[in-house]
Amino acid sequence: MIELLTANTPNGKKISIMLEEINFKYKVTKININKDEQFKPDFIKLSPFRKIPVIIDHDSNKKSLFESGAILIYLGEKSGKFYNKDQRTNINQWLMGQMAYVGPFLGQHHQFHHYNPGKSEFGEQRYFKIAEKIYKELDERLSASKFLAGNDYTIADIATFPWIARHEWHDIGLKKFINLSQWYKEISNREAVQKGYDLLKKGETIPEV
Ligand SMILES: N[C@@H](CCC(=O)N[C@@H](CS)C(=O)NCC(=O)O)C(=O)O
Repeated sequence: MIELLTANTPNGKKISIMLEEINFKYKVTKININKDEQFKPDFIKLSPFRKIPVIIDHDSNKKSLFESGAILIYLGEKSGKFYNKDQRTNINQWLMGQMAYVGPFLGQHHQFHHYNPGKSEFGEQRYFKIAEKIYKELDERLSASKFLAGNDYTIADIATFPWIARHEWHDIGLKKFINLSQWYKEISNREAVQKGYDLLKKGETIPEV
């Protein structure tokens, strides 16, 4: 059994979606990051950067892992799914791009545009432009490739999807990006994605395009 210590955020949803996709038994332990539970000593032992998500693999000597990309790789290797050995070089590029660029920059866009509008014109404009650029770049990639790393749905798509699922916060207009919208709809229709997206099991649904 995998224990997923998490909060209901895009980085958290990556892992619940993956666990649903590979059909592993798991339980969610909620970490309330708004109440600073990520700074509790027991959690810091598992997550040195004090961030969710974390997993504990109770079937493998209680091995614990932090960093969502590393967790996706671990689960991909363990399940033999969505991380095809022959495509790993390609998958890694798109996964690392999500981890280092798409996620952190859209995260900053959330901070300025969604949570704190009016506090910094510079910050709002900077991250709005970057978010728009990310949409364009993903759309361009998906005009040439069905999924991010190639013809197959992989952990790179699983890592990226929950960030695009915040498109209503982004105000970029997902509809305008035909290929990205198509990719988004296709992934939204997967039953495992719908289940994993509803991390807290409260009937949360994926925002439509
Ligand atoms: N690179 C990390 C980022 C994780 C991350 O930013 N987690 C956020 C929630 S989405 C968090 O725990 N924030 C609490 C904090 O920074 O204090 C990963 O992908 O796992």
